[in-house]
Amino acid sequence: MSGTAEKILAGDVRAVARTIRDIDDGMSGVREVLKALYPHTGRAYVIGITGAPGVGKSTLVDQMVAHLRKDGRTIGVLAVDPTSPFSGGAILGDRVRMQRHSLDEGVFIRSLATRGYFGGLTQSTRSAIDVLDAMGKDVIIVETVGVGQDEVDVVKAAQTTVIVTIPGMGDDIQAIKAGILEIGDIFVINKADREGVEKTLSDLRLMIEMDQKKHEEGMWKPPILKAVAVFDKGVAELLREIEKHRQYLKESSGAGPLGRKRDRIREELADMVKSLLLQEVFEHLTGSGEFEEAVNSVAAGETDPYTACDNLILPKLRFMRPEKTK
Ligand SMILES: Nc1nc2c(ncn2[C@@H]2O[C@H](COP(=O)(O)OP(=O)(O)OP(=O)(O)O)[C@@H](O)[C@H]2O)c(=O)[nH]1
Ligand SMILES: [Mg+2]
Repeated sequence: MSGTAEKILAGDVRAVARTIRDIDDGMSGVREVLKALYPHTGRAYVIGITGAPGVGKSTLVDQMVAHLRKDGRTIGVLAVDPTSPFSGGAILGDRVRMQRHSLDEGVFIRSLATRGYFGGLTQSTRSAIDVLDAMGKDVIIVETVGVGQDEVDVVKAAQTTVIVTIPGMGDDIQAIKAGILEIGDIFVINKADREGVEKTLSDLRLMIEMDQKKHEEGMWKPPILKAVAVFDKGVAELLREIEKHRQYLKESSGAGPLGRKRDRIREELADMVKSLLLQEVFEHLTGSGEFEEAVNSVAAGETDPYTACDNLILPKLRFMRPEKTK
């Protein structure tokens, strides 16, 4: 086993930090570390927290960490922020929000910002989760800004997904409609000290009830909680609901934990195959000069990009699909 993997398994914070940075930077050497760590993963419980910018996710996470620490649990926090290549601001905000835990050895907080390596942000997040899991953290909380499909994908790495919203954000509810609703296991209306909580509550309830799947017998019914994260209100209840959801996953069969686990593995493996294939093929084509040649001949009007693409790729796949590539 590599020295780095051994250090991570022993809980060496610097090795963990370096490895997560390498994952974020897309360093290829980190794959070997991840291979060595994988057999030591699967023990941590992963919670995803998502919602629009500024709804109070980090404040909520900070309070959750405080509660979980009182219970003696160790925690890893990943703040995932892909919204801007210059996202230092938001991530800095996340760090500041969770500052009080920075000297606690039982808490490890890191951020991830890149996309485009190892199959994108989702894969970087999965890999970083594996590292925190292998270092021995009991609970891993992944905070991500819920703005687009990538962010929705990121939370699929979690066992329990919490969607955070705030009162009076009509657009926010719309955003929830567009894809996030199905993945929410628990909904939190934060900033419940503000006006419009009841309206948001009934809007949310209506939407969840319209989601037919959740009516099936034995299926988890996502609770909607109110919280005031700044004053630690509703946080204990949120943790209780997360625990209930964890129990539900443990006990339910079929669509339950085994099904979920297999689905997660299927998705992860598919992403990995695609990204490795893309990387290998592309490196080969650019390295051999074939790619630039094709660019030149399309530019010169000698061929079209469709034909050029076929000619670049299909002959190389002949060994897999002889009938289609002749
Ligand atoms: N009134 C009120 N303000 C809150 C509450 N929770 C958080 N805030 C404030 O909302 C602001 C944003 O909080 P964050 O925790 O940084 O929100 P976030 O969702 O992590 O933000 P991003 O990571 O930038 O998307 C801060 O000024 C918090 O103090 C709450 O329950 N009530
Ligand atoms: Mg935040």
